[in-house]
This record gives sequence, structure tokens and C-alpha cells, in this order.
Amino acid sequence: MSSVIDWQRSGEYSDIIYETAEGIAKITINRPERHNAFRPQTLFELQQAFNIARDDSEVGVIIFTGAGDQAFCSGGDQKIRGDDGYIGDDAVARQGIGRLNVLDLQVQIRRLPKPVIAMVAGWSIGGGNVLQVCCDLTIAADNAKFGQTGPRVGSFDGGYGSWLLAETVGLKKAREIWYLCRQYSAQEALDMGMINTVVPLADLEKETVSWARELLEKSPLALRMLKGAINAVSDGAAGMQQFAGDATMLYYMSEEAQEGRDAFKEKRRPEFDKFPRRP
Ligand code: S0N
Repeated sequence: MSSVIDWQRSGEYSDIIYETAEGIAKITINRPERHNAFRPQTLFELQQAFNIARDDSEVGVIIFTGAGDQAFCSGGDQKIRGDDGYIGDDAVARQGIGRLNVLDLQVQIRRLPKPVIAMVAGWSIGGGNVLQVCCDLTIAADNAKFGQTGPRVGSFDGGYGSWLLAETVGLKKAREIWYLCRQYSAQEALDMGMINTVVPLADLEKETVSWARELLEKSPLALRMLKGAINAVSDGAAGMQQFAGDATMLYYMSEEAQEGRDAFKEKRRPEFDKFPRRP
């Protein structure tokens, strides 16, 4: 895959790469020897990188991908799976306690008020596929393969991995994907509505960057509100809380709300009469 944009790398990470260019952040899982399976450390670093991208006002779109062209992500690293989760090398792990911290990352991607595009080459499997389902858009290479493995390897994701997938591809298809653990080509994934487009592997980054640039031309607040609105329905009260927070942010930006703040600071009665009581 040739690079179509001058990525600038920053930060010190062992399991991921964080890069930015032209208002786009690219976050790459960098464990190609395990088909980019994640371990606790990978997830800590991903959470940090997504936070950096969220806080960077220069960044409008995030591309999430895996290193190399063999895998986007193959899910939890089964080689370090203990009896109650994944065993890292942090203080918690030293007490023999496992972690299931991919769930935090899923929520973070859903809540992040900027579009996240999954750029998928090769395997998108298990918890890796759940991550691409959580992303706003997915651009796949023609060598991509998608699937869940839970009932084969002794795991399942009953959260976003199940019901968000069902919302995305329909209940019957979601059951088939999970119950039978089959693998699906990029074209099949496109046909079932699990991804947005398929391109030749050589064009994957060019196409993804082109989608990102198109997004950057759009109103950031409109994109933020649409992401919140679309996710609010399936995220229930938590989704509404996020959407309501955005409504508060917009209200703060109005003269009407600022009048309340200013009146308090100036120790006077607020003059709300000057604002219309809208129909
Ligand atoms: C992807 C597969 C089908 C590719 O097969 P292929 O092409 O034949 O390659 P391999 O030779 O198998 O793989 C190349 C090397 O990569 C290693 N590797 C691949 N996947 C993993 C993995 N997930 N963990 C560790 N290593 C992996 C291979 O072992 C090989 O290296 P060597 O030769 O050195 O051994 C095939 O690789 C495959 O089926 N992989 C396993 C896919 C899988 O089952 N993933 C885990 C599914 N479960 C989860 O993701 C957990 C879900 C989850 O995270 C979660 C959900 C809800 C609540 C909590 C959690 C939580 O656990 O946190």
C-alpha cells in the first residue's frame, strides 16, 4: 500500500502507531505477527491515542486500521488469555487478575464526537470485527475477510458485538455470523451492509483518505450531532446522555445562555425577555 498523504508520527507506543496529517489522525494496531490481536497494553494505548485525537482540535476524522495487509485485527490475543480475561504485565495482572478492556474502547469509539473510519485489509475477526462494527464507516480492501469466532474459541460479545451487529446486518444474518462462525468476503460484507465499500488493496489508503477529506469538508457540528443522534437510539440512556450533553453545548453557545451566565457574574437579574419564545 503506497502512502497518499504525508503522515507525521508522534508519541511513544509499543503496540500502536499514532499519526496525523491534514486534519486526519491515523491509529494503527501494530502487532502484525499476531494478525493485530489486542492485549491489555494495546487497548490502553489505543484509548490514549483516541483521546489525543478527540482533544486535538486540528483533527476532524480518525482512521483506525491494522499494520500490514494481512489483518485489521483478529480480536483478543488468545495466547495471553487467562481464566478471567486477558493477562497483561501491569499491576492488576501481577495480582493474577485478567482484563476485558476492549469494551471501554468500543464505548470510546461510539462516544467520540468525530467520525471514525475503519480501514480494513485482511482479517477482521472476533473482537476485531466488533471494533470495525463500532466505527462510523468501514472501507475494506478486496482481500478483507470478516467473521466472529466466539462459539469456536470459547468467547462471545453480548454487547455491541451482538446487538449493534444485528442492527447493522439484521437479526437473521447476525445470528448466522455468530452461531456458525463463518468467514465472509469483503463483497459479502458489503452486500449485507456491514461495511461501506470495497476497493482493490492497492487503493485502500487512497480511498480511505479520500472519504476522510470529504468528511473534513462538512460541518463538524453537524457530523457530531448526526453521530450522536444515530447512536442515541441504540445506546439508550447513555446515548441520550451524550446527545443531551451536545444540546447543552449548543445552548451554552447561544446569547440566551450567555445572558444567564453574565447576569450571575454581574449580580443582576437576567434579561431573558429579549429572547424569543420560539413556536
Ligand atoms: C484470523 C485467522 C482466521 C487467520 O488464520 P491464518 O491466516 O491461517 O493465520 P494464523 O496462522 O492462524 O495466524 C498468524 C499468526 O497470528 C496468530 N494469531 C492470530 N490471531 C490471533 C489471536 N486472536 N490471538 C493470538 N494470536 C493470534 C497466530 O497464532 C499465528 O501466530 P503463530 O504462527 O506464531 O502461532 C486465525 O488466526 C484465527 O482464527 N485467529 C483467532 C481469531 C479469534 O478467535 N480471536 C479471538 C475472538 N475473541 C475475542 O476477540 C474476544 C472478544 C472480546 O474481546 C470480548 C468481548 C466481550 C466482552 C469482553 C471481551 C474481551 O475478551 O475483552
